[in-house]
Amino acid sequence: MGYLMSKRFSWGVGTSAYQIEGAWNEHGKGESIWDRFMHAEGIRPNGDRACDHYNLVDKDLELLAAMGIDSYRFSTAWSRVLPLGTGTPNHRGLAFYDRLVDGLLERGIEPWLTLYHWDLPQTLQDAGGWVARDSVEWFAEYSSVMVEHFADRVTNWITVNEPWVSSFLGHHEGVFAPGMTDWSSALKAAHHQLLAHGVAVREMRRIAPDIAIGIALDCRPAHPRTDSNEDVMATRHFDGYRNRWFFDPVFGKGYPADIQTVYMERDQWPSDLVRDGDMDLIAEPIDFCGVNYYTSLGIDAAHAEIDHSEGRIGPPADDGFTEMGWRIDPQALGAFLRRVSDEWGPTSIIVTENGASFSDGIGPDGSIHDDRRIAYLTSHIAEVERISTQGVPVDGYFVWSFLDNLEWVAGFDQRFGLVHVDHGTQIRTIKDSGYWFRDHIAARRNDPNG
Ligand code: IFM
Repeated sequence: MGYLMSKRFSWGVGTSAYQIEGAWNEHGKGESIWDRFMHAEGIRPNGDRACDHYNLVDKDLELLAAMGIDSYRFSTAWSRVLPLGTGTPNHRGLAFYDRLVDGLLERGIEPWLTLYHWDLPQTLQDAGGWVARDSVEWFAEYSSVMVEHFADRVTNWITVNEPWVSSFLGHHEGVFAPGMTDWSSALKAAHHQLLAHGVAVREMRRIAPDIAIGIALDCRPAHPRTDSNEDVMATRHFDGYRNRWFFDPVFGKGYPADIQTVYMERDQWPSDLVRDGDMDLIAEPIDFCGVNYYTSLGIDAAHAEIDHSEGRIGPPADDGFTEMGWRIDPQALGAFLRRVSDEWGPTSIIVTENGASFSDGIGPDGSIHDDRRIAYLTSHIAEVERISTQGVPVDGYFVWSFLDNLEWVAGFDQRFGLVHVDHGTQIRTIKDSGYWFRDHIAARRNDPNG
């Protein structure tokens, strides 16, 4: 534990705005692409109310304190702060986040602010969204407004969360907002999000040189199902599409040539997309690399065409799987963190998301005995701690999620929280896993060998 303690390891929980806040059009908040998408598709439940965190923020702050959490990762809703995406800030929106940040600091909890967790203002979508290069400027303006307002109190900043998801599920698969189904648009959205990240890092650092800035990249470690050449090649493709496409450029290696070649052969690559200087901007040095990890995949050539989402490959919930159909594989987390360190070399790694969906409800004794989540967290945290004693610079671990929140189009059935939420009454109940995590943090803080 020596390494963990010497740098003051951050133990936290995470959420995102659309998944918990509700109040989708209150106090001047503008419409986001997720508001529009869920309403247009008629998907219910949606984020109109979610966990009503906007109104229950004080209660939620008390819960975080009761659980002994030392770091809280949340996202700000761009359209709550800038209802039209750019221009005049909404002071009531800023006031909400002031209340949250000040409430965290009063309780000794470190705020970790994510600027973009998929909820682009709808006005900006109407102007082309992430497919348009203007999005880079829009994001720079939004991030500057936020840093100017909060950098006196918020030290840790994450620009963009899981750009693979919002680019490819949102612009190619069409299953997430804004619901587009076009490969080239997905590639443009991904490039502009990465560019927006790099430009914002530069601008944020100019405004507030002392803040720490990173990005949260999702990963899907993959291994071939057999040692056949086809499966090995398919796995390499999948890794390029899903992992290397984002990690490589952020760490100065450019886009992976093997995958770019495939896009070119398929006429999906927009030849004018990357301009001189773009790759340098994307590789603007960051203070930490956020890694979101949930599961690994075994790839066979028949299912690994790179334009297939892995969501379709997963088996149903079973022993060894979470209720998302995701294989439980803690060793793959340790191996991937090792790979991040060896292959991309960030100075600091934060596990910005890790957790499991299990729908245990309230038992007759009023408690929630979510033993499967405790087992999942125990095994994954053990890997993080093991790998960090072997020279991999992991400095933080955030459970996803603080609350049972809205799992996007999957609604409220997929429960990731350490805290159970009855979405009818909005009553919160700390699960056994929440108490377990509290005790784990306390044990690490009190470790005399730390
Ligand atoms: O709930 C999501 C979160 O918004 C982003 N990362 C994965 C989580 C679980 O699917």
